[in-house]
Amino acid sequence: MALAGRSNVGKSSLLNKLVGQKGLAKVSGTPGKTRSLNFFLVNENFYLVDLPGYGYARVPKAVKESWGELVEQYLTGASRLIGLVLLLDSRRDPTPEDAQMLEWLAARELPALIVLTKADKLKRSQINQKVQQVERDLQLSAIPTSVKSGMGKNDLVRAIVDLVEESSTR
Ligand SMILES: Nc1nc2c(ncn2[C@@H]2O[C@H](COP(=O)(O)OP(=O)(O)OP(=O)(O)O)[C@@H](O)[C@H]2O)c(=O)[nH]1
Ligand SMILES: [Mg+2]
Repeated sequence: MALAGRSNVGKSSLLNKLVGQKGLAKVSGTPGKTRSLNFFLVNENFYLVDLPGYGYARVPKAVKESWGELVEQYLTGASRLIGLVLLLDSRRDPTPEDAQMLEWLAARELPALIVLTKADKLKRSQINQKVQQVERDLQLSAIPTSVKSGMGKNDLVRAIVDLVEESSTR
């Protein structure tokens, strides 16, 4: 399972939260922290893959292209990819790149788990509203999460484990 989403959305932070190990995947307040593909073996069973983010403007074009190429090569070559956890910032709207990622997955008939990050920055009512909006727009269910409060962690772990188990019977 790979974690994808725009730069700074919280992929590496969420991975650390999921496996309960702070500082395992490198986190930064500055977008563009993760610059390579990082594979973390979970329960000697499946890999969580921390991908570099997309959509970060303040890096040289050549660097941006090489990350894009890296992610694209991984996604097209990963014959054993189970699906993607696609992270969206609770406070923002999905970008064309997010939509592209979903189209690509649908074309490959791979499942996507939609996660809304940084829910601690919103009020409960705003979170509910955002979940409804995203679910309506993308026609997929969305899990609100916060690495600060732990919100959504159990639901997401369950969803990932379900997909892993399903894939092993395929
Ligand atoms: N308040 C809050 N901040 C968060 C949460 N998750 C991540 N952050 C912060 O968001 C920033 C970016 O987090 P990262 O995990 O490095 O984001 P990333 O998506 O891996 O970024 P790239 O590697 O650059 O693609 C850091 O400052 C984190 O502390 C959250 O749930 N709540
Ligand atoms: Mg990262």
